[in-house]
Amino acid sequence: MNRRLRMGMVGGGQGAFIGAVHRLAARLDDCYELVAGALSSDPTRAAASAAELRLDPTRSYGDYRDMARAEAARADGIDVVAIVTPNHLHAPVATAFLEAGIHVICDKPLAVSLAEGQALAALARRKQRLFALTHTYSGYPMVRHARELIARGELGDIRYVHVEYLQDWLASPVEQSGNKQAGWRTDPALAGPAGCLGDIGTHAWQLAAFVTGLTPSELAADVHTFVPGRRVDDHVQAMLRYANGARGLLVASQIASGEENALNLRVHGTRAGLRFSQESPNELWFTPQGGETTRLTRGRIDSPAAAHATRIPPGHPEGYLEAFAQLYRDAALQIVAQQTNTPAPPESLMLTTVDDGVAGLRFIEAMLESQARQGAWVGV
Ligand code: 4PW
Repeated sequence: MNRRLRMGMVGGGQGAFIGAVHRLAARLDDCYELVAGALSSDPTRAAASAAELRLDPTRSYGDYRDMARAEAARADGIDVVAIVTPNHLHAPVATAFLEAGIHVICDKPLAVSLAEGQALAALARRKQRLFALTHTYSGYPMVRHARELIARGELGDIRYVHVEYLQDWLASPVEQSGNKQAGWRTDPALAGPAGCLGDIGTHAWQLAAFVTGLTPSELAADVHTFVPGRRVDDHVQAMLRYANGARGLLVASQIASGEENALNLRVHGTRAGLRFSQESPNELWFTPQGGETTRLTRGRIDSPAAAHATRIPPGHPEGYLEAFAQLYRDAALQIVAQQTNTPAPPESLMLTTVDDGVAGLRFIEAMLESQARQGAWVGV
């Protein structure tokens, strides 16, 4: 790239875990320069965060609800905005910047309703702007290789998909202890109607869909809240049925004592099966039907997709931050391709976008509908 893209950030100020991750991811491959931000809903915190990041105070847009400043961002020559606010602001913030002709990189979930998400997808198409969604785990090289294996038919016809995403940081009522991350994720006014379901259930959904290339046609859900007084779900599970006859199970839980960030995927086809564990992201387990299980790593495969998502030689572990950075790198490749009217590298098109986000919102709405009907089977 002959120049770094000029990036603004909305949300993600001091103390925000994911905000810091977005900034590191944007910096890792030197594709972006963070030049401005509206980093907090509190103007004092916004100014302090901007100063901490050595952002030009004349370009810092104060209260991130003041989205009229998107025009100012355009005037500042901002190419792309990173949206790291609580979920309820994703749609209004993204709408303001898309209308100003600015590309968007937004944390998941896309929005707090399917209608909002569909409107964002239509606007991004109309304005011909990239709308990337940071479903981190599709950035891992071995996840992208798993997708290649299935697309190449190495597993045969898919029969069973099992995806679980287990954490335990909400096993107790931490939202009453001032935990900022827990505070807004358990407040339906800020997170939307889906708690664990929207926070990590969408990750589980997207990982299974990204790797298999399949999405269920119907599901039967159990959306549950274990911690007394909590106003959103903290544990969800669903049986899945696919149009090709495959079956699936999806579990997402933030009360699973003993689990930190255990996102695990198993896919079983007529010819072979594979397993991926997010906490050991540099390996993929592959077993041909009737054969020996093989531990696949970046040094043991011929994979254009994995090679594209790799920075350092095999045997040198890449992790969560590199996976996140891959999304930013793919977004930059696509934005620069558009700006220079040249084709984007095909592997960069594995980036998850607004359309993946809309599919995730359909999943959330189907889960909530099934729950409202006592676990009835519903269409997705
Ligand atoms: O998307 C994020 C996940 O990667 C979530 O918002 C929080 O961080 C909880 O799990 C991880």
